Amino acid sequence: MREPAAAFIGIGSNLEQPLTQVRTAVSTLGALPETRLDGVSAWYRSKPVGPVGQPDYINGVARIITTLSPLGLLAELQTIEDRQGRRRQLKWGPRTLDLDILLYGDCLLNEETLTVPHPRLAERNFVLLPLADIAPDLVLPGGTPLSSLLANCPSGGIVRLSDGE
Ligand code: A4P
Ligand code: MG
Repeated sequence: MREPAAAFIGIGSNLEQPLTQVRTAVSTLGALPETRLDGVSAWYRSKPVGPVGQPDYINGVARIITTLSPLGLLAELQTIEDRQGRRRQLKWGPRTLDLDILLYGDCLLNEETLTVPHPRLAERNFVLLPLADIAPDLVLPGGTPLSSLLANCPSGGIVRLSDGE
C-alpha cells in the first residue's frame, strides 16, 4: 500500500440546493475507502467564472488523508459527482457538484486526465480563500507560498458564509 498523502479537494456547486450538495459531498468524501477527512473550510458564495447567466456558486475545500492513488482518487470523485446528478454538458457550465483535486501531497502530475496541482488554482479566489482556512501556511510543490498567491489574486465577487447559513 502507498504512504498516506494529504490531498486538497476543491468543492463547488451552483445547482439544486448548492449548500446541501456540498455538505453531502463532504460526508461522502469522509466515507471513501482508504481515506479519512482531515479538515473542511468555511463555505463561500462566489460569482461564476465562465459562461454568464448561471447561478452563483458555493465553494469550499476539504483536506483528506488517503492511500488511494491520484488516478484512483479522481475516479472516486467522478463517481461521487455522478451520484449527485452531475451532467457534463458545457465547459465551465452550471453543475450540481464539481470535485477537483487541487493538490495531492507534493505530486506534480501532467497526465491526460489529471493535472496536479490544479492548473487554475492560483487565479481563483474561491479556491485560495478556503484553502487558507485549513492550511494557511501551505507551500505549493513548486515552492510558492499560498499567502503570496492570495496577495496577488482578485479579491472581488466572493462572500464567506457564516456558520449555519
Ligand atoms: N482533470 C484534469 N485535472 C484535474 C484535477 N486536478 N481534478 C480532468 C479534477 N479533474 C481534473 O473536468 C474535466 C476533466 O478534467 C475531468 O474529466 C478530469 O479528467 P470536469 O469536472 O468534467 O469539467 P469542468 O469542471 O467543466 O472542467 P474544468 O476544466 O475542470 O473546470 P474547472 O476549472 O473545474 O472550472 N466559478 C465559480 N465561482 N466557482 C466554481 O467552482 N467552477 C468552474 C469549473 C467554472 N466556474 C466556476 C467554478
Ligand atoms: Mg472539475
